[in-house]
Amino acid sequence: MKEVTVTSNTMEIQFPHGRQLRLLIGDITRIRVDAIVNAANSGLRGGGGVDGAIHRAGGPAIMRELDEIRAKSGGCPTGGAVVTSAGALPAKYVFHAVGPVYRDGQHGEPELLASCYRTCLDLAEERDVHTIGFPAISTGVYGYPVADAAGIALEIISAHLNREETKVREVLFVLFDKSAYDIHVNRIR
Ligand code: AR6
Repeated sequence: MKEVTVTSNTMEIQFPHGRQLRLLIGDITRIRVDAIVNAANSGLRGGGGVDGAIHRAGGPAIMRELDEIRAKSGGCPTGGAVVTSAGALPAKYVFHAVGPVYRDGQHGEPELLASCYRTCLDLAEERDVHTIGFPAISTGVYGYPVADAAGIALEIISAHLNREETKVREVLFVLFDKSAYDIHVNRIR
């Protein structure tokens, strides 16, 4: 049985070996973690929402690195992620994950969204990332229904934190408003 602690605006779920998942309401650019996940687009050209906030807070160094990645590989496929440094943000890395645009759920969206979370957690293992912060990828401009996306995200993150071996100690899932937070909390209860 998972041990769950709830306060007014945070929920903590304990996993084996002292690992934990924390859900909170906030701005992802304000958290202190080793790696922040961005909800990017496949052109890696920046945009609104989380992407806009990360580039504003992190400064131009992040886009310069993305320009180099784009020049070499043309961008990032949906379901994947690329790594840059975090510029002025208090993190070592930004993982720019490209979530699917939601159509009707019948066009591979669940698999592609799951792949975003898996890819970022794999990158965390490769880069010795102990703490990582995720936004609710695809649930803004890309239109993914929040409850469905929450189920996928929480399943992948929980599976990772239940692994026998992982370097990840803490995952922060940062929800932008109370309504998204409540939907995620209800997915765990
Ligand atoms: N901190 C945490 N969550 C946030 C923040 C923030 N600062 N700002 C928004 N959210 P979105 P997507 C929430 O649109 O759906 C961009 O233009 C927001 O309420 O950022 O994957 C990219 O360039 C929502 O629940 O990402 C792409 O073109 C969630 O974060 C496209 O949007 C994701 O919303 C990607 O769309």
